[in-house]
Amino acid sequence: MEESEKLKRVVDARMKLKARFEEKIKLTPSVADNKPMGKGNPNRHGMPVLPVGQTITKKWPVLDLGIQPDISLAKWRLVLDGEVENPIELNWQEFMALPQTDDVSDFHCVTTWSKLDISWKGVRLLDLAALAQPKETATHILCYGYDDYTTNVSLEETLKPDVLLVHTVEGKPLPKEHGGPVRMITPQLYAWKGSKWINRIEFLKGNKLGFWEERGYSNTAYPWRNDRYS
Ligand SMILES: Nc1nc2c(c(=O)[nH]1)N[C@H]1C(S)=C(S)[C@@H](COP(=O)(O)O)O[C@H]1N2
Ligand SMILES: [Mo]
Repeated sequence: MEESEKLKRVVDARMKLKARFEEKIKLTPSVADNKPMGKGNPNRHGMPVLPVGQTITKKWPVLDLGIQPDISLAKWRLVLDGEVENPIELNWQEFMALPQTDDVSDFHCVTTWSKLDISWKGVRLLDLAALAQPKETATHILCYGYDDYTTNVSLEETLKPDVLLVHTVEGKPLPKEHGGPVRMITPQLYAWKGSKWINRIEFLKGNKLGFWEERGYSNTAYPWRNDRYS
């Protein structure tokens, strides 16, 4: 299949799901409220194990735009630029020399599956941001994958301690189909906010929409508020 045809199918399927959910969400307005989230497990906030509309999967589905780029460790680079005092470009060795964080967190896909208690290892985005030094005027980031995927996240969500750029899952190198060598994870947001095959993080003055956000997905993407589409 042509790559453009694959992409069209992915987008069409997603837009159908979006239409279905928009109808459902109208029937349950209370789940989209702004109640403060209490204490609890790191990304469960003391709430039930699953956000509304989700079901548990033991398998780990693969979602992409029809392309899985092949990035060798020698070629891989990570750029942090835009609204920062100190733009940086890291190679694999430099990235691996940064402080490493282990964490266990959940993974909620907007297409309704959730995978719980995944064990990750990687570098905190907070630690990377500390190197690049976002300016006072920075409010969001736009992440770019090697497959030309983009997604935007607000700075306050970006800097939460469980937001990692991971290279290891369950003690093994992150497989290519899940975004290896390095992907981002956003346990407190729907998983589309975590770019696979991550290559660049642009700090922004104001917001810019990413691939799915341009197609009507939420800017904020809080699973616990059923905040799927905007
Ligand atoms: N670069 C890139 N990142 C991406 C995607 C993608 O297509 N390209 N899909 C997103 C979506 S919709 C989800 S749910 C997760 C899926 O990750 P997985 O394939 O490892 O389950 O990656 C997100 N990050
Ligand atoms: Mo997703």
